[in-house]
Amino acid sequence: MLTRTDLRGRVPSTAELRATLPRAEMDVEHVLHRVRPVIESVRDRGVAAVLDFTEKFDGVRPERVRVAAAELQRALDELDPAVRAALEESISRTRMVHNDQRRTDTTTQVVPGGTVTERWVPVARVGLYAPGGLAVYPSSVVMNVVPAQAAGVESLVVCSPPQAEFGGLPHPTILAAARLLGVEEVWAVGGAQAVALLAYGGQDTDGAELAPVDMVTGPGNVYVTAAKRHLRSLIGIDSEAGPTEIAVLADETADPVHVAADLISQAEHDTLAASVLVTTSEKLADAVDAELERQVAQTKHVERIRTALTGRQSGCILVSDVDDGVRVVDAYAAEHLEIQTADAEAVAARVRNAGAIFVGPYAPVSLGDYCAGSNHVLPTGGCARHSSGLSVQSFLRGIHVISYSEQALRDVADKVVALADAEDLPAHGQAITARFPR
Ligand code: HSO
Ligand code: ZN
Repeated sequence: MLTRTDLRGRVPSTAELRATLPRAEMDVEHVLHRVRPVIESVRDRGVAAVLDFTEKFDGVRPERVRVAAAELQRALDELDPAVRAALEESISRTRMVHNDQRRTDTTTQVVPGGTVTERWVPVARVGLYAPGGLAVYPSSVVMNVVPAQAAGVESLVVCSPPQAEFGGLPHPTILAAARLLGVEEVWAVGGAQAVALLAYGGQDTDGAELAPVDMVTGPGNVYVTAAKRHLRSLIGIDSEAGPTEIAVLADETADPVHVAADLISQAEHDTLAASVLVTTSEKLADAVDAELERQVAQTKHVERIRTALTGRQSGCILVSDVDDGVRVVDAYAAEHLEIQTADAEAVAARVRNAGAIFVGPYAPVSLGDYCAGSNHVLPTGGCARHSSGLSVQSFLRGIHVISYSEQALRDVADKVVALADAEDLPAHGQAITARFPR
């Protein structure tokens, strides 16, 4: 089922490797001209504009944008107890990991009387977008809210599109997840209009204030992504999420049943999802292909998965040895990378580029999607070469605090003046010497 590329016996360049594994692309630029008027109307007309767009795009016109506390509680009360228990487990493991990531301030004494402190300060107010429609993922609410809370973000608002079938409220599992996480503010708004309302704020139909946020995170469709791109700088945003990707680096010791199941699991998200097998063993490649045929036929979303697995973004690469395999997966820089080889820990330690690395036979990507404790918001499209996934750090700013005594400044004064003169900025030097008249 996977298109095969044989790289055995030759070692292609990184550039060639990147071209070997093409990626699905999301054309955000293309819709920018359509989101711009939406954003401008929300900026100018506030909630009135939001409700007009909601009616047009979501086919429902809620009475208020803000979801009442009683509705959040009702959604939690009506949540399937097994799902509630699973969400609680997911939240507690994710909290455990993210609470450990909190940074401490560092103070460096540069000279006697001269210090620089890096003070980590959380973003004050954050908006988290949770999609409706096909991708109703309460797990993504967990993965966005937990690091923000662990960072100390004081004010959090979750936005999700209202749905006609739920009486103009967002999907009830999204509401329940927000309630479980202790988020009290949820707005029933989706699409580009949600990002605009988060960025500009507004007044609800009952006069209540919807305060603007400093940062918006969370996955969304191409319109949400375009709106985030358009509004960035007014608000901070997380990195853009493209279609999901899984790469599996496997040798002859891997179990083809597991490898096939894992490749299928992420293909389930989207027809554009990428599933890539990199292996030293032709025998394993054959066995995985046979397993894919067998297992895909038994899955619920057969068509979606088959389209993803046979798409040009998916494939199987044969390599001579594990070293070459590491070079291939490094060049690809997958969102998720599984290592299913002998001595998987040692192989994993050599990988430099991946959003997250899943080591050995008992760490499938699905575990990380829900209950490993790690974050599932990860860089896609090769961005793992330069970026990390969502973390506590995403919601913190490191502010340098500079403190020098009179003597410490005097001691370095001529160095500052020399550099200022070299840059033809003598007033910079003057700001130093003005303090030490001869
Ligand atoms: N694998 C997705 C996250 C997700 N999976 C949500 C299930 N629900 C992107 O990392
Ligand atoms: Zn997933």
